[in-house]
Amino acid sequence: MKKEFVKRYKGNPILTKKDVPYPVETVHNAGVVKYNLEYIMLFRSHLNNGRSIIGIARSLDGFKFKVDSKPFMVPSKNGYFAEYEEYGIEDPRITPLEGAYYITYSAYSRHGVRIGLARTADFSSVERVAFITQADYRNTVIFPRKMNGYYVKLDRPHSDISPWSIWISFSRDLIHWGQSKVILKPLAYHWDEMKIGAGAPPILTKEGWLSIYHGVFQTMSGAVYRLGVMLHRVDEPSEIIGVSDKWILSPEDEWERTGYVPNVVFTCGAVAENDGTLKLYWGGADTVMCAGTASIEELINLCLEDSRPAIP
Ligand code: BMA
Repeated sequence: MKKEFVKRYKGNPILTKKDVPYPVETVHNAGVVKYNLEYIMLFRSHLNNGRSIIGIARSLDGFKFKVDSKPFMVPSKNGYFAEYEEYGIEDPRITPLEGAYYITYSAYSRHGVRIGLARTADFSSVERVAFITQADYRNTVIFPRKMNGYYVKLDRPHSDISPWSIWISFSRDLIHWGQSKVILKPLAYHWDEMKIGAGAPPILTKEGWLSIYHGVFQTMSGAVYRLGVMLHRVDEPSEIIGVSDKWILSPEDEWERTGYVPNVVFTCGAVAENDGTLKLYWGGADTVMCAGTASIEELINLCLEDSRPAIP
């Protein structure tokens, strides 16, 4: 029998547009964290003009979520942020850091896509901090702690020359970033051959930082988005200890295989529990939200025992 690394929750999809008390077309690609006794989910929704906003849902068990009556973030209407959010805001990731929660999101505009950074202390109000990339970056996650005096982020610049790859950068203040380095590249004729991008903010384990990323493979009937794992050294996250050769999740359920964009599982968030399990959240076909659980140890072993090269 095929080994399942991620066990799908029986009640999937856990959130759909029917659960949202304002008009939206999709509910997908959500960041999730634990905040006090709740799980907080910041999810992306397409409006019926094709542009995206970010909603918020809350849960006590991590599976049954209730959506707030109003969106959490909508594109800025004026000033510097408005110019770069004109076409919508997408794919939020949440990092708990120094008593606050930092949200990285893709901001779309006539100038391209770049990454915005916002901060909240309580998930009721939110302030924009800065744009932390220029155009043509997506899939940005911030590590939940400083290392060697620096904040650390992963992101995915666009590239026509070398397939879209994951890079790491460092910052003293979360705003100005540098010392960038490529750390993981797609592998030819492999499930992630076309492009990859960081997914959930990395999770600290004894063996290293566990990162869940997405990989894309182009087929005759379109792209397939799947999820994989890599492990970074704890004190030097630019060093990859191992990358699982196998994917951990592939579109299988009907709502992952059909929908707005077929054959997509795409993660922006995971929650590590004290019992060694991981709750993983993913958008299905850019239409609904799904959840599942995995053993953190098993994911680590996948990276260590059957690793493909990080930079082929
Ligand atoms: C990517 C992003 C994601 C989306 C995925 C599949 O490029 O736009 O938000 O989930 O494509 O459509």
